[in-house]
Amino acid sequence: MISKILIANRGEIALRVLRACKELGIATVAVHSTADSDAMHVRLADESVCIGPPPSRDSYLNIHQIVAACEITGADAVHPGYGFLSENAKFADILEAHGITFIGPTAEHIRLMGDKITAKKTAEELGIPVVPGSDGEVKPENALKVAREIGFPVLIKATAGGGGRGMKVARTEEDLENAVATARAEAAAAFGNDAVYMEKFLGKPRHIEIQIVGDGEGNAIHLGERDCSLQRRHQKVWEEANSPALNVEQRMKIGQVCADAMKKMKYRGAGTIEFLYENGEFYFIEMNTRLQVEHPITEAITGIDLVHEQIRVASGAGLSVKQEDVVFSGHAIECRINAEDPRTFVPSPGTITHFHAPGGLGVRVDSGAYQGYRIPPYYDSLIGKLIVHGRTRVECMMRLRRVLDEFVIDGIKTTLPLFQELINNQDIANGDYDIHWLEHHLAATSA
Ligand code: MV4
Repeated sequence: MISKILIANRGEIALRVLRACKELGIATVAVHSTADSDAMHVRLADESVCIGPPPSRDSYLNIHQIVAACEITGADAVHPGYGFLSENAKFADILEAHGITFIGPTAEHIRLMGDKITAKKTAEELGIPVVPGSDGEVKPENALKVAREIGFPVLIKATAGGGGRGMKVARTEEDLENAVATARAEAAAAFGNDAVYMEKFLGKPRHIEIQIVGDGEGNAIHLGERDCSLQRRHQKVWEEANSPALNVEQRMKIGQVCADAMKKMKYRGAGTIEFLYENGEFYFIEMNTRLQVEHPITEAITGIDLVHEQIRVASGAGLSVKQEDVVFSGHAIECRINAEDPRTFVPSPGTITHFHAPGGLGVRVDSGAYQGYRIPPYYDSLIGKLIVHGRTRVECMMRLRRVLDEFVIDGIKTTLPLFQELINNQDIANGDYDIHWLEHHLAATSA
């Protein structure tokens, strides 16, 4: 049984995880850099340890410091949150070697899904539909042959990449050689691994991801999908559960395919299987072996606390619910609130002089911000997530419109005005958008 959890993260997700631990009666340890001494998760944790100076590499990414903090406090488990060390297999191995439970998948599964070629091969073997493409790594000398077999346009991707890093499109044979060379060079520079693979390029897909949870012993459930198509430079901005593009039959079918795949691999913990969705077909692109930023919209429509499930599974108590007991109710939308200029997206750190979070039925604000909070310039600009739920998408959108007008964050610029614009856009109202819609909209309206 887990008695004390060290939360190896910061900001809104550290506070979120801390809340779940407290509800389960588990003691909490916060870690923080010297820039986060005044953070809300530090204040609310039972104990806190300063693990270094502001730079992430010297604090939140410093495995030595985090393990030392466990030893000092007697934490017997670590929750990594997302980002930072959450998909670092070496970190999972080191914790297990110290007898500390890593609340997440096995290091083996983290490694398997971290390499995009082995991830795709595994997905295909498990019966998950994948994008047509090369059989593993593509070398420059056979790129043309492979591309001709796939059919142009093709996308060259770094096997060590993910999240859009190291991708190059080749629309014709003339583009190919340069696209492969550029992708390999960028992959070598970014990841220290120049291996690339090739896929059919899908032009106007949606980004739809399936939430799964497994107990590591062959049981697994799916908790439906999230539509994360509204992105800017691979940063998700607005996410929805359910997807406006799917019906119940499609939801249950792709969800069951994913749950069955996770049963076969005896996956442990929460995971997200990412698809591109185009012309009624799903195409696997990646699997994330961690809790995602946007998990609260899944919690809103299922009533299931995903961090509770993660902790239960890590402690050997198994899943709290069977698939047949999962009920999807209503619709939820998450807006990511960043301390950025709403048009240029330039970060806007500083001190919040006035903070009023909206409330009411179906309204959740996950944020560590407060009046007088000074946003440090060292980390990503996410300061909070606004999650709104309604019985229908229409009710959810009506509520979101009201909530956006109620939310007050003074002293810094935020992306709230962007959402006040989106909530009144006809395409958004119709759920009629793909992965390129937001960037096209911003380009068209910034003139
Ligand atoms: C693709 C694609 C089109 N065709 N793969 C971007 C990040 C990573 N998740 C995979 N990505 C893409 N892979 C094929 N074969 C287009 C993208 C893509 C994208 C995917 C999801 C959400 C936003 C995106 C923005 C640009 C490109």
